[in-house]
Amino acid sequence: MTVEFCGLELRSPVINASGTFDAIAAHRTFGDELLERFPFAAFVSKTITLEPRQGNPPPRLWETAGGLINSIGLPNRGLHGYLEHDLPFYARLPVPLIVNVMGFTREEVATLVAAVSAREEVFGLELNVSCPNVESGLIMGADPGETAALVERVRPLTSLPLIVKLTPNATDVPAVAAAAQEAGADAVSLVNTLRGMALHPRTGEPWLGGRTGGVSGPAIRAIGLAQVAEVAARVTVPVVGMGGVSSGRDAGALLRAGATLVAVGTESFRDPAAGARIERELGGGHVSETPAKAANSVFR
Ligand code: RRO
Repeated sequence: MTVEFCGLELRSPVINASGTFDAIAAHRTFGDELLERFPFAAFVSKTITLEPRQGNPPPRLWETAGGLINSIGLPNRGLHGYLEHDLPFYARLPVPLIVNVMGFTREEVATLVAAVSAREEVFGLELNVSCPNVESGLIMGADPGETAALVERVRPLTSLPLIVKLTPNATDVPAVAAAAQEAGADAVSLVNTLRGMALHPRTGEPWLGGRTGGVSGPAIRAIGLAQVAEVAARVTVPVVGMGGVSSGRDAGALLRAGATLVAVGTESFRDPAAGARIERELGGGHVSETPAKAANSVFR
């Protein structure tokens, strides 16, 4: 089941979606067994920003039909806190580490990329241009020109693989993916969550502290599959597909749609070992054609 991704051989195509598996908390619960039987073939850490952030006011979660709406709002220790406190643990994981970063300006992202890629523990970076939960409501990745400008700014700062995490909340997602590739991205990942809202059952006011949030889980599986197929048919760089993956069958569908890797997100909240189960279910021979051919057969 090994797969080649950006010059590295991974044991399988199954990784985690950023922000959905807290490896530090899992290690507190499961101890070193987590390191011996790590459920993913690579680990993507939760988005970090330049400065520390508290995140959005509570409530931060709402369970919806077949999914979850989150308004977490990027709580994190900030770049220096991450490098000092979190990175030493992540370096102990038995799989390659991908660090997800987000900035509010291109210069912030540039600082993050330069500092993170200077660390030898890091295999690659994921640029989050798609968080739905920032006060400004501005999503860089909704616009091909903004995305290209960001990737062009940071590309010279690192020789590590750069993955651009795309939003499904855009008019033309394949155009954003193509812009990222042309500007030098090594891979794209999608989908981040879809903008959604829930009302307080008694007051009728928005339930979430951030008013709106991002919808994930089985509820968005069909949307993820369609967008992954469309993007894989448009770009030549590898695609990391995600959106409601709960089984090997769901993972196999994204691979058939042209993804090179698949990421498990919301399912890991229900079952922290979901990644390993999905890897097992996927079994051998998950895709017999090349990803590009598979994309053509599914999408066309
Ligand atoms: O922290 C969040 O609220 C969050 C992020 Br950074 C993201 O990229 N996607 C999401 O659904 N939530």
